[in-house]
Amino acid sequence: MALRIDIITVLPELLESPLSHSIMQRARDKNLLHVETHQLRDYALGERRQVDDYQYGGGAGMVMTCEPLAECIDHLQSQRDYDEIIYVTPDGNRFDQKIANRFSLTQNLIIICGHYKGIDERIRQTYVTQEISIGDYVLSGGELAAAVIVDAVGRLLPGVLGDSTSALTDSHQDGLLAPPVYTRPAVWRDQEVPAVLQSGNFKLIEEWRTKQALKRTQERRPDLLEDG
Ligand code: 6GU
Repeated sequence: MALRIDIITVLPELLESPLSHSIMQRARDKNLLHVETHQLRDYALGERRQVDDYQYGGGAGMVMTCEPLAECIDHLQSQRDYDEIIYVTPDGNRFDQKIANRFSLTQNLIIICGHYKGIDERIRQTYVTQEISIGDYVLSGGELAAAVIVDAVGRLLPGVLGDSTSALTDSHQDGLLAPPVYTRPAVWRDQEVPAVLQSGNFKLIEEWRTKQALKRTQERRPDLLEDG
């Protein structure tokens, strides 16, 4: 079953390249992932196609106005039902693998990209069902965050990754960081690939990988072991 993602943005160009190469392009070519960008200005009235205005109460920074966003969302909702309307914003819930997994099981998503000081609170109250941040830092706009979400979700869709077990062994998929990996040559600048990986004993290899994953997680991200 394919996933459709509609992205509302004033900068569709920013989303083009990240979603048009490698695994994302393959997902789209196979019709497993359908991404559409919508230029918010096309839904703005007036000659200047303005989508922002000064904020009530004063202060620096513009706010994205209600009407163009409402027009665009209404137009999309008249065509199909959406599982989630996601607003990407630094004050949202922190995006993680669990949320990516959940979104990958849906069929139709809208992602709203904010700019300036963000969007009018009433749009959040009226339409938005999920508010997502991709980390504790501020980007200039939501587009790069949207691209991150589409990539993380798109690669989980069944049939997208060539090796169907590959996504299951990623860092974070089992709550642990991934173990170290090696490829040829077996010796490089006097550094040898661990003997166990060359042993052909799959049980020992699995044990080694689990141990290394735990060790790496303990050293780098002990918080992952505490949160469960
Ligand atoms: Cl979703 N948007 C922006 N503008 N900045 C962010 C973010 C999102 N997540 C982290 N920083």
